Amino acid sequence: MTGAVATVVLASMMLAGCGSAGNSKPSSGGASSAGGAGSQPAAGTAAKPEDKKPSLTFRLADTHPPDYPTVMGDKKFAELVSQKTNGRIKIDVYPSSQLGEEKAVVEQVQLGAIEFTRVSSGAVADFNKPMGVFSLPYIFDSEEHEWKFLNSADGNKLLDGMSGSKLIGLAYYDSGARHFYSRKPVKSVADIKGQKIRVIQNKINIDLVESLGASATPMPYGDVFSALQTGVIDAAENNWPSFDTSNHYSVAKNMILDGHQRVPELLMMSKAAFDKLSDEDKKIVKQAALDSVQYQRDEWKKFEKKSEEKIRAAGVTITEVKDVKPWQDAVKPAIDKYRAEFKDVLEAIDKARK
Ligand code: GTR
Repeated sequence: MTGAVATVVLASMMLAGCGSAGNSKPSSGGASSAGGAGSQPAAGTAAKPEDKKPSLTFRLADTHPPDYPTVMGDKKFAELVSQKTNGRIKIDVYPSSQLGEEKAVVEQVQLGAIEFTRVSSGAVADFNKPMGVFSLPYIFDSEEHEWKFLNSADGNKLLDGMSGSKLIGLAYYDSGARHFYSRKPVKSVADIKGQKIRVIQNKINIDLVESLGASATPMPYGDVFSALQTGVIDAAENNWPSFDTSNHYSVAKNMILDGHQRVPELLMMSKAAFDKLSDEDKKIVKQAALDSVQYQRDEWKKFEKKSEEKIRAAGVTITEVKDVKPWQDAVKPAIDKYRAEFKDVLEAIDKARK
């Protein structure tokens, strides 16, 4: 993987500035191949808009498979940008971690070697501190509460604040709630104790898991399946769609619906690439991202339901959590540790509850 990533990175750096696609095959349909010669139609032939060669071709990296709701959102975003620019800007979506795991991709986006990505806000927390707030446990009561905050001026302020980390936050996508799942039986918060649990790589997640008496193993998403299979870790945590498409449910057959986090997904752009766009294109890109959100959320709802049904039918032992209080009490030290750092935004999140 490292070798492959290095090759892609090298290739993209060599191409940087040409606004051209890299060497992997994107998933989105349509004619590929970046600009270059031959973009003028032959004399006498009328050029249809779709025949027009893009003058800018960008890459968008996502860790999930092509039919996953975040990738569906990515493709909708790319389609809107293409429409609004009459095919002048083309965004090729690379799903399934083809361009690398999230942390490495964020680094490449900061450098401008990859122009766009969709990652979890959890994967950005160590690059842009304020985004860490979403990794704090039990800050949202519900999907409604979460989206009321994300759509508020304070939610937007967090996106805008990413530019200081060389990233342009374009939009939030839905990611539901995260739950623990394990190779071992987990019937209550006490059963989490002593387990070795994989988390998304950021400090808050480590504190969260440690507050439950477990040990945290941060690692890239793509390494989790074999780590679970071989018993290098006992457990991990995620939402229904990721538990499903990663196939983790085939090796970790016990899930507890504790809903410890609601960690929104982020659609973002490299600031280096954004700064090179005209003012008009900047507006188009920002608006297209926002215009893709409702579509992504609808796809999310459908997919989440299908994944839950599939996992239940597969015989995974699912424990409902009737009273979340013991969980909230257990993770309180993790929240308390960060309360001062996130004071203002936590207040804004509380305000969105009303
Ligand atoms: C998923 C998220 C991914 C990735 C993954 C993980 O829910 O959509 O972007 O962050 O979790 O646990 O690494």
